[in-house]
Amino acid sequence: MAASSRLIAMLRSARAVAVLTGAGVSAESGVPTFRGENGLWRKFRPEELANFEAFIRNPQLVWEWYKERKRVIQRIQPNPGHIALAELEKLFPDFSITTQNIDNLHRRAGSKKVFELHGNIERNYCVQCRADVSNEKVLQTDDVPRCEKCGGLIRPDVVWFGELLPSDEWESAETAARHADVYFSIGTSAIVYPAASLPLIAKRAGAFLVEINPEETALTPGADEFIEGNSGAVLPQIVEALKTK
Ligand code: BJW
Ligand code: ZN
Repeated sequence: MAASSRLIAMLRSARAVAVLTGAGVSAESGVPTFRGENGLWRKFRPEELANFEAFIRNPQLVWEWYKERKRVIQRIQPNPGHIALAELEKLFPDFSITTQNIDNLHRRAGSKKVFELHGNIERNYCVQCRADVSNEKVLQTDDVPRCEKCGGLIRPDVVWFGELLPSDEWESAETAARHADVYFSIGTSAIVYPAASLPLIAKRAGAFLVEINPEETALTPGADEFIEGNSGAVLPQIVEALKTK
């Protein structure tokens, strides 16, 4: 499905545009989503694996899974959806991406203003002394990585269930939602909070809310426009329409 002419007209006069992205935006790069048919966590419920207690109980299992994902993410490239979002940034005076993704693909595609709500898989730190540890070091060892300074457990710098989101990133994301003329929710099931509240915050503050997803979500009934489709197809069409006089 294509964007409506109403949306394109609205974007032409918009000053502030903000976007929330989820795993679906990276699906076409080859990063599996969390939930659904081909969900990453078909065998485990995300709530059971992505939490600190699970890590302490079985760091070997959690690390095996993160090392595998680190290797996948190093191999893959941003897709046309990421690239279109980087293009869109150049077309508006105020444009930002708030992402739940930890794969760094928005920055690799050239986007500058990116708020990472759930951390970044390319960073790691010691749970005991908070020292940063490089990905290279972590990937060198087959065992659970340990801190060279204090012997503490190293963990990926991502946000697990029950953990607070980085406050500066959250504040920037919330401000962007409150000030957006048009707000996009793209490739997210919109079930994980507080990220899922951002489109609602934007709409309540007066934004025109657009959702792009091949499937309907809990957000769909509240969206002003639902564009059914893959972000890698829909977003380049929007850029193209905006560039055409
Ligand atoms: C395409 C596509 C294509 C496919 N194009 N689209 C009860 C009620 C409300 C809240 C809670 C509650 N109980 C607990 C909570 C809070 C909890 C929460 O929200 N739980 C819900 C499950 C109910 N939240 C938290 O705990 C958060 N912290 C917090 O609230 O702090 C306060 C607090 C402190 C102390 C105690 C309690 C609260 C933290 C959440 C952290 C989430 N972390 C993860 C893991 C990150 C690290 C990692 O990646 O390993 O973040 S979980 C996982 O889900 C990951 C994702 O960012 C996140 C969201 O998933 P996303 O991106 O939406 O992916 P999917 O797979 O769900 O959806 C993909 C979509 O793409 C689908 O719709 C497809 O159709 C679509 N798609 N192909 C476009 N080509
Ligand atoms: Zn340490």
